[in-house]
Amino acid sequence: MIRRAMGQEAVILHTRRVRGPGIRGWFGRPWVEVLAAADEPAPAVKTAFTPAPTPGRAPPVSIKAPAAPVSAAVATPVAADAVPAFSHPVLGAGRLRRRLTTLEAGIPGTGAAPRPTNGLQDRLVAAGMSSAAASAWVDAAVALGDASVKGMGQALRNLCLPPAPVAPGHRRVVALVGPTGAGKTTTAAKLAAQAVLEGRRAAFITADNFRVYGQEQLQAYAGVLGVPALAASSPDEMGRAVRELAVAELLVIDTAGHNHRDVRAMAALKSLLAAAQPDMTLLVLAAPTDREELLAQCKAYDRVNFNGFCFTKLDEVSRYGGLLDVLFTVRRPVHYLCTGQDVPEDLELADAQWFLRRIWPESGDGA
Ligand SMILES: Nc1nc2c(ncn2[C@@H]2O[C@H](COP(=O)(O)OP(=O)(O)O)[C@@H](O)[C@H]2O)c(=O)[nH]1
Ligand SMILES: [Mg+2]
Repeated sequence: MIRRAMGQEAVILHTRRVRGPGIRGWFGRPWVEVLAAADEPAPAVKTAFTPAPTPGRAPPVSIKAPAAPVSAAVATPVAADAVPAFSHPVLGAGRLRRRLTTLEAGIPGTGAAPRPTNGLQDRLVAAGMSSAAASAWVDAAVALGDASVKGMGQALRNLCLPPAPVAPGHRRVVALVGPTGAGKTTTAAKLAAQAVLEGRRAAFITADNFRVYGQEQLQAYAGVLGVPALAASSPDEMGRAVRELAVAELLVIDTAGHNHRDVRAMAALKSLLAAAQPDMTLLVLAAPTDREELLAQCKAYDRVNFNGFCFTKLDEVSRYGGLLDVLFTVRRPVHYLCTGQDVPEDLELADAQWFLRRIWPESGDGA
């Protein structure tokens, strides 16, 4: 393909497997990035370029010399054992090197100057991140022009976003989706309780029709908070419940946790959410979950178009690599962090500092 596009003399300088953009890229087939160079049209000057003979090697072959002058380093005779074993059939060494430098300068991560990672990536891998996601984080900091702990902090801040405040007189409908036991119902209760404590009107809709306990659990919280809670098990019921609770300034929809590999259950959840039209659909993920499993959950819930995360059970782990992998792989923001079972206090607005303090405790709050 390269020869067809660039001519018979094109040479492949570098190939690497990369991921396509976004979540689909992560889960889809890898792409192949190819860096190729082709000879510029140049006057057809033929000269013989013969490297100094290397003992014990096959006699050097005459090759076409580049039209441009070769660099001094290559043209000057050097000690036989230091002669580079250059035998490229098309380009002279100096020219090839010059092109590599020019071409690679334009490609992120392959520039002539080594990527200034300052051991940042190693620290992230030690914190439990995969090297691919750690590298994506370092790249994000490099793209912001600051490959230091401070730049890393900025890159993370772009993905740890507290939700925008709700303007007075407006309401917000938040749906919580996620695997069973992730902490959806507890988080729903925390969100509503905090709203009530701030003097806002809150209400629940429970779509957890698979488990009687799921509904009862939320009804119990609703009773304590003195807020209405309706159950909805079909899109019609959901539409009706949302209309009925139109006065609530915060409407929290708690959904059933199901096996995310169950395609039918996911389709049912999707139509329930379509009827509710939530402003925010948060995927609730529990920190003590294996990294690959977290990514599989993201992939499954991508079908319901979640637009941000709520991370729970952060109090139960000491390494956060899996969740950070999720952020830098899926690239959707986390809005809430849950750090315990207590309602409502163990719910915090997402804050990059929370993670940074744990990864770089020595950097204080300057990260
Ligand atoms: N340690 C800890 N436990 C939590 C947290 N959030 C929820 N839980 C507990 O996890 C269990 C399952 O929570 P639940 O809200 O019923 O999960 P759901 O199935 O997703 O609705 C309960 O025992 C909760 O008390 C958290 O942030 N930290
Ligand atoms: Mg529940």
